[in-house]
This record gives sequence, structure tokens and C-alpha cells, in this order.
Amino acid sequence: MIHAITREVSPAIGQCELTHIDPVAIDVELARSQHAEYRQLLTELGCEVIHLPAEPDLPDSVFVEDTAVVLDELAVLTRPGAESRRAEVTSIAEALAPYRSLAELTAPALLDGGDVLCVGKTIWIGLSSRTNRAGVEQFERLVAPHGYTVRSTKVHGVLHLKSAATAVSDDTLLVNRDWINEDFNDYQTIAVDPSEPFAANALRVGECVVFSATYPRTAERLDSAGIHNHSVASSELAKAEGALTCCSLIFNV
Ligand code: CIR
Repeated sequence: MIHAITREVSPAIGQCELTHIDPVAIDVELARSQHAEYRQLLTELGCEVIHLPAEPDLPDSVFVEDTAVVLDELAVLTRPGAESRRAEVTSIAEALAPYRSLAELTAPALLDGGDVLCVGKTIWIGLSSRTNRAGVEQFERLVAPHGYTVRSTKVHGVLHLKSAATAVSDDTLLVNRDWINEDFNDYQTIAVDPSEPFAANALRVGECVVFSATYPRTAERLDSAGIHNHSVASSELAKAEGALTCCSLIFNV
């Protein structure tokens, strides 16, 4: 069974971290209703959704992806690059504890889950403003014994690796090459439509792909490549520099 951990949008989302985009007022109620649609879609796609209560003092806490990387063998609790986000990890650890053994990154490691792209047994980690080499090295030490190969790649001009590249099948990545130097030669790649630079973040749920309704041209490119996708609205949390993968931790039980 697929499980998805999510968390309600914080009433403080307006105080979220912003790195590469300008502040625009966020409508908390709209963000919550779009998030509810997202959870509903995950349920329809077969997920058991574990929805955690809002954290009023943690503005970015809806973006649960950044706090942990859940593999089949263990979950790695991260040390998020933004100090304001470190306290988010505690309640995620409690939520994951029934399902996985837990390991954690410690200082000087910095790593956001948004920088971690798992493609089979290869794990790509973006070196970004949130993730440093110590984070990559500690993470690698934890997962290598389980047969994973870790590869790092620089990310520039955008927050996380998964803003620039996500997997839409076992061997196909959706990419925006403006933000990464890596060629990803081992995979087939689909480029985002040039008018939709933020469209590279697709969420895989089992064999299904969830995709933002904001990017219809890139959705057509996916369709043409035989990657059929389920559309969901995500415009409001995009104002907090978040996308689709950020809002859940998805794993099999
Ligand atoms: C942040 O800057 O940390 C949040 N405002 C957005 C985090 C989005 N998370 C993600 O892409 N994995």
C-alpha cells in the first residue's frame, strides 16, 4: 500500500522563506483548498494519506518533502538548509517512526529533501543554497550500505534539484536544463515548454504522474510522450516557492 504524509498549510505561510521569487500575497484559504484537492487526488490514486495538523509557528511546514527522504530500507531525517525550517523535522520523525527505521543528518550537513531525486537505486542530490557537500557525504554513508549510488550535481537559479528535474517514469526525467548542468545521459529526457520554466516538478505516485494545471503546454509534451498525467491546481503554494513533490512524503508499506 502507498502511504503519503502531508501537513495542513500553516496560517503563517505568508512568512515563508523565499529565495528566487518575489513576495506576492498568499490566500491561505485557497492554498488550503488546493491542498485538499491534492490530498483527494492522492487518495484516488491509491494512497493512504496521513494528514498532520498545521504548525502555526512554522510557516513552510506544509512542504514536508524537505524534512525526510524515505527509502524502502530506512528514512533519513534531513537537516534543512533554512534554519527557520529545522524544527519541522521533529513531528515528521514521529509520523515516520511506525513505518521505517530512522537515521538523521547532523551538523555541518545541510540537505533539503527537495534536492533529492531517487531514480531506482541511483540517488541524485542537488548542491544548492540548501544542500551542501557535507549533507551529500553523510547521506551517502547512510544509504550506500543499502545498495544506492549517490551522485551530486550543481543547481543554479532555482531553489532545489526537483524544481529542475523529476522522474516521470522509471527511465524518463522531465527537465529544465537552464538550472542544471547535468546531461542525465543515462535517461530519456523531456524538456519543459520554454514558456513554463517551473514545470519540471512532477509527482510520481505508483505508476501515475500528478502534474500542475498551471503548465498545460508541458502537460501536452508529457501526453505526447505517452506519460499520462493527473492535473491538480497548485498556483497558491507556488507563491511560497513550493511545487507538487514538496507537499508529500510518499512511500510503500
Ligand atoms: C522554502 O523556501 O523552503 C519554502 N518556501 C519552499 C520549499 C519548497 N520545497 C520543495 O521544493 N521541496
